[in-house]
Amino acid sequence: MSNAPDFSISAAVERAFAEHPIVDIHTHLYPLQMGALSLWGPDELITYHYLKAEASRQLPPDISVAQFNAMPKPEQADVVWKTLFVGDSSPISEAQLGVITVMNALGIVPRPNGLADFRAYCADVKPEAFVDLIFEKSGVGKVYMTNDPLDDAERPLWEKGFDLDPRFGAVLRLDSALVGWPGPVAKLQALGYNVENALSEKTVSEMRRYLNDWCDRIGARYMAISLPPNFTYPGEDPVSQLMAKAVWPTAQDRNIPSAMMVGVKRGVNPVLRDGGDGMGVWDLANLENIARDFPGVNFLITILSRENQHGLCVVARKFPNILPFGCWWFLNDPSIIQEITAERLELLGASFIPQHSDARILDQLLYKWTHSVRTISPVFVRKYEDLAHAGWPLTEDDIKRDIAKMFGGGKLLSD
Ligand code: RAT
Ligand code: ZN
Repeated sequence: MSNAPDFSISAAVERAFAEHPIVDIHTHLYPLQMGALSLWGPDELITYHYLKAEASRQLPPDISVAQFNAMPKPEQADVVWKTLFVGDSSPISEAQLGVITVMNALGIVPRPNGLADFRAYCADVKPEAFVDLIFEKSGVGKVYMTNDPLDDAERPLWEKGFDLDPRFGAVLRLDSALVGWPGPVAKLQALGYNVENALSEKTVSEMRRYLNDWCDRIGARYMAISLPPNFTYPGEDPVSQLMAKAVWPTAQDRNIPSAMMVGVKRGVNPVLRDGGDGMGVWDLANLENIARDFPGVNFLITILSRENQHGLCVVARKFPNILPFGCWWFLNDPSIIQEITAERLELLGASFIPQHSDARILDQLLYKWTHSVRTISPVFVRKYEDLAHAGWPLTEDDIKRDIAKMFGGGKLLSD
């Protein structure tokens, strides 16, 4: 190796991750001040929809998915635990491994009494102390939430006002206000926005008023939407029209990113509820059209299909306003994360955000980030070895700077 550094690259990468707090740009986590929205502890963790979907494949014969759905949460957790962690095979899927990692990090031995011990542990802990512990142990400094003013459980909290824990950043989620138009009209009207079923000028300007009001109220750092694989731009369908006429102009005016999470087919198997969504491949010509027509908007883009990942890198090479982020949902598995991260580094250098957690339950930060860092680190180590081998006089500061930038919210969401 020419110009071999006089330090261990893998140790330097490890130190870089240990020293810089992670900014997690997309989660479904909420601070304790948001009451029932803030989820933590074993029953929530074990009934995570990824695990429920996995358990549904092997429920005991006397429990149908519909019966399972009707059970109270602790009973559901008992069933999932029994099915996936006490059953006749090892808990080896990524979501199953995640539970084991969480327990281990909290000092809970997973068998023979893992769930009971976990419940006892949480019954004794103060919620505030638990939140602090999770942030500290996971290496995460800040998480961005998913905030929906049309959610009747969430809106009153913002209307009343509360002291937001600064570790939680706000994001205006748009799905319920845009998808299925004119479905959202009645709710928007009830909040005082005079939108109409028709996508008239009035509707567009009232939608913009809604977006601006709520970005202001919650202090949104970006606006986010998930979209199906058949989303087109330009397009006649209402979501496409509302994105082009209301969302992107507002993002530009406010100088905040528009995040699009594309490729989800909602409700492929509705009985599984949150766990019943599927995916499909997106035609990236649509993204090229969007990026070209809205050069003044920064787009945070994550796409669900593995088949789209290389194409996303190529589009991002053409358009500096496209910032790929994360390995979303069904891609958040080590084998796929390694592949995606390597191809992104090769095609985009350090100009992307490698990962987000999508955590819904606070405890998940402990596994989603430790697993991601463990998976991604070797990819970075290989790249730095290539760089040193090519003749670059690599320093540990180079590594620290890159990791801090890429895992600290990138250029758009670092504080
Ligand atoms: O990964 C998930 O938890 C999904 O259910 C979705 O929430 C997705 O991340 C989304 O934000 O729509
Ligand atoms: Zn999500």
